Amino acid sequence: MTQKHCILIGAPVDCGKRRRGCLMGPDAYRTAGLAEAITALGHSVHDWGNLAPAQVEVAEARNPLVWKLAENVGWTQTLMEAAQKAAPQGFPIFMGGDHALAAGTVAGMAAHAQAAGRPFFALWLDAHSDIHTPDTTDSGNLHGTPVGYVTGRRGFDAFPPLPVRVEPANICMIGLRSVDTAEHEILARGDVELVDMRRIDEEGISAPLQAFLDRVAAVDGMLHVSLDVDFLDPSVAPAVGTTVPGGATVREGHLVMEMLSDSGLVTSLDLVELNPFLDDRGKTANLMVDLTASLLGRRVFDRPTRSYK
Ligand code: 4U7
Ligand code: MN
Ligand code: MN
Ligand code: MN
Repeated sequence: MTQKHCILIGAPVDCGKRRRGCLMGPDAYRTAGLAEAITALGHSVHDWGNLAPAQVEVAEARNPLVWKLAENVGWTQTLMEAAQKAAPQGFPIFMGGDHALAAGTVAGMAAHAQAAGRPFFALWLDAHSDIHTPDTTDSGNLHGTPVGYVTGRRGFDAFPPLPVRVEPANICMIGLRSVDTAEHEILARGDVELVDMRRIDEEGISAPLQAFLDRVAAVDGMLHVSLDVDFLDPSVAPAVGTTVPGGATVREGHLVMEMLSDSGLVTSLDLVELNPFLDDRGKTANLMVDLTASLLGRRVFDRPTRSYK
């Protein structure tokens, strides 16, 4: 596999929900040896350290439940800029931080793809669909809204203007098993590719993923991967506030990452929702590092044939 220059960007975002702890995520990845795992595969690494949110003032949200709006807006601005700065220099890995950070990283990577004249795609590995708006969220937690923002839904007036809208048809969500009513309504009449856990049970995880990758490859797209810890089953990845039973197994996680690696299509990665305060002797942080290593080419044996159909 071709060597990459990986840029680690610490995004200790903790304002996307009430339960605290994701701010320790970037240091947990460093402690678990993320940089060392990447260099061991022959890639180069530069750790940019941790970023801080832009200080912004915003009007009060219409929905009184919305939590820490200004801080979320500030992070979106900071990360949108960081993504556009990093992307031309290498392969950005955004070490979260909660999933609110993806409003900035995905919007920034989409803007970069547009500047590069290439179509942009996003793979959302998550138990949740995160397609609320600040008006539809019934928790007020904005980590449940980044897909709503990047697809250009109304209600994000306080946020930075979206540089380019991500086509819902260019988004694939895998691992779904907790979708709110308001999210269900928008997804049911939209074009987002939805792979819930039942489909994974029935078809396996490789067939729907390969179908999506074929679509990305057909148009030489750039692919951003947003990996939420709760994509994985809580028995193997307990360090997350929003556990939902019935998630992906360790092997399903690795297979996804290995196929993504084989495809050569991935151009950026979010590692989100790790709450080290809830971990069991680092097992979740270690698993997330191992999954990143699979995405970057770690293999037990090379596999000469690459058909998963
Ligand atoms: B995550 C939720 F109600 N939908 O809006 C909400 F189930 O980034 C959860 O995927 C959001 O972890 C989860 O609060 C956001 C809830
Ligand atoms: Mn999420
Ligand atoms: Mn989730
Ligand atoms: Mn909800």
